[in-house]
Amino acid sequence: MPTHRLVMVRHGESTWNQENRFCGWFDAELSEKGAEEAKRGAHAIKDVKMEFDICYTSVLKRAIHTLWTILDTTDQMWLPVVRTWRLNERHYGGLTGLNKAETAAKHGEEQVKIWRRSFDIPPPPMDEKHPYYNSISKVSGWGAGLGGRSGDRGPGWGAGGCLGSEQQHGCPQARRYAGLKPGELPTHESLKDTIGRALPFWNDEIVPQIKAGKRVLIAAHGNSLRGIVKHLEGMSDQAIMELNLPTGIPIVYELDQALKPTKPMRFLGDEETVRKAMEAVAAQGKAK
Ligand code: DG2
Repeated sequence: MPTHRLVMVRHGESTWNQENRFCGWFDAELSEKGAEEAKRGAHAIKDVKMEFDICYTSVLKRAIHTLWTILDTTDQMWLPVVRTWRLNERHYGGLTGLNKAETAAKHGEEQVKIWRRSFDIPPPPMDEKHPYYNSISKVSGWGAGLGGRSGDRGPGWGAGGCLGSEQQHGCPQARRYAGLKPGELPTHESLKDTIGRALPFWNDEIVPQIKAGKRVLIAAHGNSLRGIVKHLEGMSDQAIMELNLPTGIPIVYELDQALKPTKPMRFLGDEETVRKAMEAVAAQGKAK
């Protein structure tokens, strides 16, 4: 007998999904199509009259906007929402911003599949010369009143930064990720790394809510959600390689008391649309 219900949704298509670029921690907007997908997902939830008690999302706007669309459409905007970097997309490191098909043409489809879907092989790190380094991987402000400990700088944290208070406003990463401990801000992540930072939040924050009978909604990303699915279903490192989550289509799990699924995941969308959407995600790594 199912005891709990969990709903998860990957955000609608982002502008970088549309351009087929590795996005990771880049804060892309929803595309017009993605905003429509979010609305469709929201209506699917409304149609089955699903209510929630608490919601979780990342600190990236494509997931936050998708959640807002669902809450607005279902008239539940008053619900508590917890945002955490631990539900962010995996950090795509040096691949961030590159076109997936062009990368496959250059490095081979096999290599791109390893970077996209292997369990424990990360993409190359994002170094200081990367065009998005300053906006994604450079954290500064430690010891400058941003919640960091004076003098603490982990490896790969970059040189220099926003040391004065007027610069804090021009340094969004310093504020957004101010709560991270030195060494937590990644320069690249495998799925294993992503699970490693998502699971403590799942175990410490989300599980107690579900066990207390709260109806939970999570709006997050392809890979942070793949990590949760792998954990919930006890999937092997090999099996998770083949799972591609579609954008904007809510996923429903029914869970027993031990939070084990009592049935396979169920999508709130018609089978054909879901199948095509999953295949399209897998095909993003093919050379054109
Ligand atoms: C995509 C996932 O993340 O990419 O970072 O490019 O869910 O935030 O759009 P999302 C990205 P793949 O792992 O499917 O290549």
